[in-house]
Order: sequence, then structure tokens, then C-alpha cells
Amino acid sequence: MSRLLNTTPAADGFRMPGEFEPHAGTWLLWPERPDNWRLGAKPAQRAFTAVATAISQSEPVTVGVSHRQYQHARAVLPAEVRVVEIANNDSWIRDCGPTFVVNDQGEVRAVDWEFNAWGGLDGGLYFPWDKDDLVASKVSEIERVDRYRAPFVLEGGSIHTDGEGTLITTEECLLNPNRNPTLARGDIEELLSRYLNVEKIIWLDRGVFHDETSGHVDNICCFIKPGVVALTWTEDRADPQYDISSDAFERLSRVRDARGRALEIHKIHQPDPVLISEEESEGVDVVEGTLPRRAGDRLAASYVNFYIGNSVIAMPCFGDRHDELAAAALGRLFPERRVVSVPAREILLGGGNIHCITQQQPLALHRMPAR
Ligand code: KQY
Repeated sequence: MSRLLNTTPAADGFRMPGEFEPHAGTWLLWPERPDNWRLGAKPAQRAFTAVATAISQSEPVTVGVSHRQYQHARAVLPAEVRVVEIANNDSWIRDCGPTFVVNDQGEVRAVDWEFNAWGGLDGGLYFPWDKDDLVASKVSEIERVDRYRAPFVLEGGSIHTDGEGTLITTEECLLNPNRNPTLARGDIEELLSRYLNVEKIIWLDRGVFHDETSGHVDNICCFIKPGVVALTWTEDRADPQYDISSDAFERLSRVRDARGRALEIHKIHQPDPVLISEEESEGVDVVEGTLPRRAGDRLAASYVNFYIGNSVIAMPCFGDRHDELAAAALGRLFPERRVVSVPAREILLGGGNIHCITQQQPLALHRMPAR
């Protein structure tokens, strides 16, 4: 049974753990919509399978799939991956799935955010999104975890926490009027502290250049562990990303986290610009109301959109000259985990990357370090 709770996680002593804390498993959703994924989503399905396979070396993986694709997904995913039927509008479980919270007694609960497809009718990426908005409650039922329905729009990719009271986000996304037009910055901070049990919110200005999510933080900056962050970087002053990353670096350099620590910032150089090809554009069905995929458009390619598994880091790679440097940097930052580079251009063509298509479920029983 999964109860719908009318209290808040903070009031009940629950907090969102850092992604680097132990997991019980991870969740994905199977891609299939032909107006977002080229060639009937077959190349994307192969990329998602590679991600699921990489992460399943580290922790149990579950893939939610529509009724229409169930048999196919079951046939092509490895046997150790659990496949369950979950209706969805698209495959971004980081954003439409639950954000799990834990307490010191070893219990796990879910926060179920309102979802409006990254902006609803004011710049959202597709219509409708009603099935996506039910994904968090369905996952909660399957896992028998109690659920809080948060009274505001939020996507999981727009936040990162260190599990010790600090959250990073971007103004570009959380203050975008197409998410919560009636809420001011202070209201949003208050709600984040109630639903994730954080005390300190670090606001970056913008996310990666041309990111269709309105600048999700998970594409530009993430926690490696408390007090340590990775930041998308470029040395090319002519690149629009330069000013964005420089501003983020300045803000991160000035700030103290909830425990009073200065942050250690590790720059991860972005790949060279990735543009949609003619052939890739032609493979995507045109549907009014869905973001078009036009040849020549720049994609928001970033290595920081990696997933931290229990024993592996699943890192996107692009066949770019920076791939190996990024993998080596993550290897140094996560000495106890194995970095698996997964070719991710096909995921990027859909508008996000490995972190966006995964959602970790924390292992309970992990105590928060004493303050
Ligand atoms: O990056 C994400 N978190 C989601 C991207 C959504 C793209 C929809 N076309």
C-alpha cells in the first residue's frame, strides 16, 4: 500500500539524500514517441538499453514501459532488468518520477511533484502530459512507499542536493513563469525546504546553453559529495556557454553551504558543439505542439549529466575529443566507482541525457551524518 500523506517531509523528519548515497535501485522509462525520438525510437531504445545494462552492474534497474512496447522492451533489455508496465508520455523519469526522501529510521517515502512538461502551454515541450504526471504515484504503489503530493511544479532534473541541507538549482528554470507563475523566489525556497528538508539554496543563473528544459541544473552542475561540485566548463570565450559557466563559477566560489563549507569546484570541459544533422532531423515525426527537431540546432551536450550508481558512474559520451578527459576526471572524483562511458548522442537528440532518463531510489538505513 502507498498512502497519500498530507504532511511534509521536513515536518516528518525526511530529507532528500545525495545521489552518491547508497541506492536500492534505479528507474527508467522506455522511449517510443516518434515525434521526439527519430526512426520510431529504435536508436534511442538501443542507447537506453546500454544505459540500463551499465547501471545494472551496479544496482537493480527497473524500466517502465507502455503496454504497446512492453513485449519488445522485455525482449531486448537484459534479463536482470525488471520491466513493468507504466503508461507515460515520454521517458524522462528524472523529471516526472518521484524524488525519494529518507529518514534516520530507515524509511523511504516519495515526493510527487506537479509536472507540466517543462512549461505547460507556455513553452512546454509536448502536450498532453497527463500520463507522465501519474508516474510518481505508480512507482510509489509498486514500491509500497508513502507519497507526498507537492503543491507546485518541479522537475527532478532542476535540483541537486548534497543530503546535508544544501540544494543547487537555477533561476532560469525555477523562476520561469511557465512553472509556478504565482510563486516568488522566497515561496519556492520555503517549499523546497519543506519538501526536501534543505536549509541552503544555491541559485545559479542559467543552465547549459540551448537546454530545452529552461536550464536544468543537472546538465551544468552536480554534487560529487558534500562540499564538492562538478561544473560544465569551456575555455572558448566565443562560446555562449563561457559566460554562463563563468557566472556559475563565480557564484559557487562565493557561497557557503548549509554546513558553512566553501565549495570545491571541478570544471569538466564540455564537448565541442553538437548539432542536429539533416538525417537526424528527418527521422523525427513532425507534430504540432511538440518541440521540433531542426537540422543545425545546437543540442545541450554536457558530461555533467551523468548518473552516480552504487559502484559505477554512467557518463554520456559523444565521440568527441573531450570524452576521455571527462571520463578521467570523473574517475579521479569517484575513485571507488568505475566510470562507464555510454554513447549518448541518441539520448541527447531527444533533449536530455543519462541523468535525465534515470531516477535513483535510495536505500533506507543510511543515517545522516551528525551536524
Ligand atoms: O533533460 C531533461 N531532463 C528532459 C528533457 C526533455 C526533453 C523532451 N523532449
